[in-house]
Amino acid sequence: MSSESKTVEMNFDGLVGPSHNYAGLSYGNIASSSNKRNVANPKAAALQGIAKMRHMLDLGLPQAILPPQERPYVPGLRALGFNGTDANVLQTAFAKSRALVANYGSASCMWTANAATVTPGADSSDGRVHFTPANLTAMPHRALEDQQTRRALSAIFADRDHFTVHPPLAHTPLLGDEGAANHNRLCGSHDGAGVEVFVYGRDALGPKTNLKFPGRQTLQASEAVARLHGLNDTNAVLHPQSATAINAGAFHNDVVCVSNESVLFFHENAFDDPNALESDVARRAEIFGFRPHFIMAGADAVPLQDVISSYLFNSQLVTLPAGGMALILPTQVEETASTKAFVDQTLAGDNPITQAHYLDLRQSMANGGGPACLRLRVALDAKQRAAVHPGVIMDHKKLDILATWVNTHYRDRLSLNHLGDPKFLQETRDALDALTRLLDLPNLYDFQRSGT
Ligand code: SUG
Repeated sequence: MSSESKTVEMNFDGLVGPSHNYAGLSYGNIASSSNKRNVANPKAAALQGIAKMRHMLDLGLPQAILPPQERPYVPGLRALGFNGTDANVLQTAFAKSRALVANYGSASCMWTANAATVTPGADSSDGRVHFTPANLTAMPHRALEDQQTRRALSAIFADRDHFTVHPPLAHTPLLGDEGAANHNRLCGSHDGAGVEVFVYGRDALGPKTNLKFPGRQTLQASEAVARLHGLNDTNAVLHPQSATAINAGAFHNDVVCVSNESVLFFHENAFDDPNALESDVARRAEIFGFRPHFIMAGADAVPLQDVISSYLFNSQLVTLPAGGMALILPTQVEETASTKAFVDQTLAGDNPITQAHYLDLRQSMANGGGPACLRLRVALDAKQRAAVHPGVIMDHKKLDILATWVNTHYRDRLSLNHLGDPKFLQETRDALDALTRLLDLPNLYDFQRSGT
């Protein structure tokens, strides 16, 4: 197969939006709670994300972005009965409840691992790439994302010969869906078919559990997405997250596990029953003709607390063009003795992982978002790649342009006080309007469509 026709993974990173702030909105996400009310630096956050994308390009990997959503989200506040001009809506809502505006002002769509679940054409029954935008019903601020996500994905993956963008699942506690953050895929190479592992936090129809923090993803949502994407019992398996992990702060499975091709890199406490998961995957691997590598960090050597604070498993695990795999990790992993030792041991071991790269993503990390949270992986063959909206595909020059855009439009200090300020609202809109042109996208934002 020529390298042109090869299926490769393209990462769609969430470009951090101008309203990045620390509002402590995510119960069960330790970093979000402990940094509540700290002053954020949206400019630094966006530039750290851009630096990560540069790093990926330097490794020879394709890189794309998903644009930020419109925040503060005035149409959402208007739907709650606030009225007048957009400035009035924002001000009266803020005077009534700052906490409310914090929810409608969050830049949380930057964590695009939660934007959607993606099934590559090699697995789906019709050869198309399938996307289901995640409804994110578990967290009020995140439940506001799915319709805008659907709009963006539909514009970027518009070609119906190659892509199907499903509507998000219904907003009901039965169907809490957190997208790719609770989804792994194991295969011999991105070219071939594989097995998709859906990991859920709770069975919404099962007996009550003793979870201290929310199990955000439901079994019923995972099953629905698998069905919608044309998967079957051979290429989809479902496993529960362990309550131990959720209660320690692993609000998504990708805080304790990452996969790439034949490798599953995870913590001993990630799953309820790791042995059952391994044997389920191993049986499928035999059918699909590959040898799985299970790389598990034991709880004795790497305490779960260190995993949660360093985000060891929220790394990106990527296949390098020349062969082998690289881990893209947050600097906190290098600064934590147990996690650094485990990475070194992995690099020296008999497995495909050959490199580790440590990146500074402190602004996002302080809200519980590491390298893996910031990207949505989409495996694409050559024809599918050619069908992606080209404006969002990055090269160094475009990243330079984005960095200039950030430096022009973003503040370097942001706290809750600013979210209720109409001047700030206008700034964010000017930024997003300029971005729409830079990315050659249609008008995606409500403020562009309503002409206000
Ligand atoms: O959903 N944090 C996000 C972090 C998402 C990380 N994504 C993955 N693990 N894939 C969340 O908890 C915090 C926002 C605040 O508190 O201001 C927040 O939404």
